[in-house]
Amino acid sequence: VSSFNNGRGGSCSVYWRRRRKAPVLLQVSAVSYQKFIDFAVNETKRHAVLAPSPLQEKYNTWVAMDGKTELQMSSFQAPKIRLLRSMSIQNEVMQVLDFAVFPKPEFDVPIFCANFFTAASTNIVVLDLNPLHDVIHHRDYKDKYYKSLMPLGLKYTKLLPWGGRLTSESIKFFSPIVIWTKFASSQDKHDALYSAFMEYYKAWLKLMDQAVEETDVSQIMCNCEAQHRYLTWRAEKDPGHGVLKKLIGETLAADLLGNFLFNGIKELGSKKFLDYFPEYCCQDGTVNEKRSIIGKSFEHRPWDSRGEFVGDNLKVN
Ligand code: BLA
Repeated sequence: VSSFNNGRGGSCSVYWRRRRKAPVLLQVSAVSYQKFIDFAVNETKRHAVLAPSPLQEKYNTWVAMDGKTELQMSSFQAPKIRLLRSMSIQNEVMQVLDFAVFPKPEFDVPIFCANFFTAASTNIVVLDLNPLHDVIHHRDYKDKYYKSLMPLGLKYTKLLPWGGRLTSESIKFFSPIVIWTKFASSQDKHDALYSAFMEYYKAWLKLMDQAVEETDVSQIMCNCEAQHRYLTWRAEKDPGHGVLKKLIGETLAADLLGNFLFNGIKELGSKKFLDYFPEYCCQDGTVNEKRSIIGKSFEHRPWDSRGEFVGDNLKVN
């Protein structure tokens, strides 16, 4: 695969399709994540009564400062879903999807997370049912939600292999079935990603269907804090911040992050970033701007095929 600029401000990746004579151009603008969002919304409607979120009024279609890039946002809620929200960004050189579903705190089901960044020749992908509670130390939570999903995860580790070293701190927000991958654009890879998305989403909906409402106040509080900690991490350290700031400026980016993408940060808890992640505290008491304190690690998938965490020392697949 090679990539080049097509002279019209768009970038192309060239790949060779088996059984075809001519190379097929896959322009960034030919990739669209809209069908992912449509699938998820329609599929959710088969399981729950989905109502528009009040956020829809302000967060809908925005045009970036360049006058060319569109940001499209949509949001819903349902009896078990606190917030289902999506943001897609598109211009000639970039396609982005940030899709997440947050359960109500009465449910401890994982958070559905799909973050795809596509530019010229690369795709950076995270697709996961992010655990609400730590799966490295809490075996009962891991077994409850991920034991039965291991075959699904394994199916896609081959098609969409581990993307290499990443911010070490991120690993505790990922599950044993996380798809963390990077690839050059090709129809095959994009098809694999779409089918992974559909299967992961259906699996998540099934967990949601089966979920029983928690009535123990201390458990609900515990779910609340776990979700708040997750939101606090992402609102502060998500790798997309730089791109957003460039597109819409610092003030609107902060608004989008705090009120839309990671909505709940103000309502679900009162702790601050440094309360959860004190290792980021600078001597003057401010938050260290580095994304990672530990640095990058996990060159290979840190879970084995049974979903046991093996860390950074072993090559597993
Ligand atoms: C890169 N995005 C990454 C990376 C990860 C994620 C792991 C690799 C770099 C790293 O290790 O930090 C995604 N990290 C996540 C997710 C979680 C996490 C989902 O901790 C959840 C807990 N990405 C987006 C959006 C944009 C985006 C909306 O989701 C742009 C608007 C861009 N992601 C983006 C870019 C990179 C990236 C540009 C590569 C540049 C970089 O690594 O800084």
